[in-house]
Amino acid sequence: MSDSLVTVYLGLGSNVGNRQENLKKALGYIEQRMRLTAKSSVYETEPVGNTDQPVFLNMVCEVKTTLPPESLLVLTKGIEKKLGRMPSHPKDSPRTMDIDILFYGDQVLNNPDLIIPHPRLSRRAFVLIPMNEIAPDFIDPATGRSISAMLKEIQAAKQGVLKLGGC
Ligand code: PH2
Ligand code: MG
Ligand code: MG
Repeated sequence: MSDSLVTVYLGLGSNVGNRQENLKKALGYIEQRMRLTAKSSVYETEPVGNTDQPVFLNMVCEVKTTLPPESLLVLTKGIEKKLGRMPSHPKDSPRTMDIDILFYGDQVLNNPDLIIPHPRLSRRAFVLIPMNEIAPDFIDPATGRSISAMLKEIQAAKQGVLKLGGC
């Protein structure tokens, strides 16, 4: 059995309640179970997809973990629940906390309940801008493209992502 540390990138988002506090608490829970090795600034971002909802705070963090992807998913869902996340009806509705597994080392996973890398990250400035702060040269194992290269391709979508500060 291998228990080597894997570098994982998580995307955090909140648009309900005290958003900054929600991010802080999520990071606290994450640190209880994994080594937090980098975190981006916090950004205020216009909602993408369902635009009829409050603005988000988003950030990306880097963690090292021995947890396999499915266990990591259970952990992140548990943290969302602890922070008061309600089941989304409809999908894409406001939430106190959303934690998405963006990358899990160089693994590519296509399970029904877990797709890694995150399938929509290459179009999302609210993911690429913070991730570019902490890992611009990280290569997406599914496409071979770096974070900085993907970010350059979505210039127009950068509007609506405003850097705030640390967390
Ligand atoms: N998350 C979504 C849908 N739209 N928009 C922003 N700005 N930030 C998010 O985290 C976000 C979103 C689904 O998870
Ligand atoms: Mg999400
Ligand atoms: Mg999610």
